[in-house]
Amino acid sequence: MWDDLWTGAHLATMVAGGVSNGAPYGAIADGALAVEDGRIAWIGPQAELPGAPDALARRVHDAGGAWITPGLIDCHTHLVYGGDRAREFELRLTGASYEEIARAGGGIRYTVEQTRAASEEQLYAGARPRLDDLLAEGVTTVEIKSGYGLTLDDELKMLRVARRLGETAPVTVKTTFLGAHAIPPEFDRRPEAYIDTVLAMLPRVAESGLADAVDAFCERIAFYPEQVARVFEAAQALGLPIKLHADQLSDLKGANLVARFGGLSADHLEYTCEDGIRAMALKGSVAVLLPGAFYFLRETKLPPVEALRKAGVPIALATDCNPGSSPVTSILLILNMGCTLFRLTPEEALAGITRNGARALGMQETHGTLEAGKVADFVLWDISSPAELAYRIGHNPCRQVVKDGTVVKG
Ligand code: DI6
Ligand code: FE
Repeated sequence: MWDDLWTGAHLATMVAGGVSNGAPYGAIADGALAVEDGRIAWIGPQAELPGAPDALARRVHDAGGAWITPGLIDCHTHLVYGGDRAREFELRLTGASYEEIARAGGGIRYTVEQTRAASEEQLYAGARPRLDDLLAEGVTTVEIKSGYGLTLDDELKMLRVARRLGETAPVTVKTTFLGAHAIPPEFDRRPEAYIDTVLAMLPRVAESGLADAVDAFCERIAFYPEQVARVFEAAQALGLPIKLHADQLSDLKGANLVARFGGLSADHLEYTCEDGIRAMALKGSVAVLLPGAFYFLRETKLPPVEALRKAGVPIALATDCNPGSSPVTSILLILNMGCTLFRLTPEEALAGITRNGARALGMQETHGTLEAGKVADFVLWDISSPAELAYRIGHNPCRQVVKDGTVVKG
């Protein structure tokens, strides 16, 4: 007897190529999905169930024609931080440049100051409402970076808060150490010395068990490829996978660097060029596109979506929720932006926050599609087609969320 059986649903399994000879979204109409011990035990057309529903499961749920997708995955966020940057937003809209704002103590350094001054309780209290926004729209897995502490104690403080969010909310949290996010004020104009400090942090971060991966900001206003490479070499020696904020504002060959280290993902990629894409394709690294930052910074250079498609690089989407460049806590808005701004198809966009979002976090074996054996994280939607999720703006059609087989919303 299965624990639960969901019947009367249309299933967007998001299996690449589709379970029913390549149907878009891997769709199974009039399907059923069984859950046992928090995992998907059976999935397929309801007509192919091996018996009457009541004889197969302890609890039978009639989905009443809802669509079911995998739980949504936001694979790139900076959810934990102190303060906000609304004043900077005002200044920028009155024409102040980034440089002027930075000189006035704004930008990342302002958030670093606020984050260092905040207690764990305060950081948790600030981040939890942002996480709840994501959960309300069907997110069941979220990646959360450090990167606003820039000292060992403050970076560990951020990572502890991220871990606590995963322990106290119905969500799987993957954490990423982003010590190489910016040069802190005490190391002004001394990037190499600060990178030495990050290298000294890494063994302590690794032994704390608080980080699942390592990231860096490879950009002229942050760290150059050779400095990032030093961090990546140390991360790999400690067995931590890597990902990178790459080629967001210029082509520093960040994508190539991720491929060189067999990294999980290269993120942003507005300025990435062909050889970086080819290198990523060879290593299976995921392209994580972040339309919220593109939109909020009024960027004009589009990421090379067509080249990524042609090279077969998996494309993921994420909110990049952070106070400076993407204060976004709606994954459904990101779906729409992925289509409207970056010209992804609705199916590619949904794959970007399910199957490919899971791959960007190294979770493709257990998450990201509706398949027997995978974790039973799924969402019921009041929609008439999966494309509606990317199509509508400002409406949340999420009816129910199931996390590890248990209904946690609706
Ligand atoms: N790229 C970005 O757009 C954000 N960080 C990064 O590496 C900006 C973060 C901030 O402005 O607070
Ligand atoms: Fe980011």
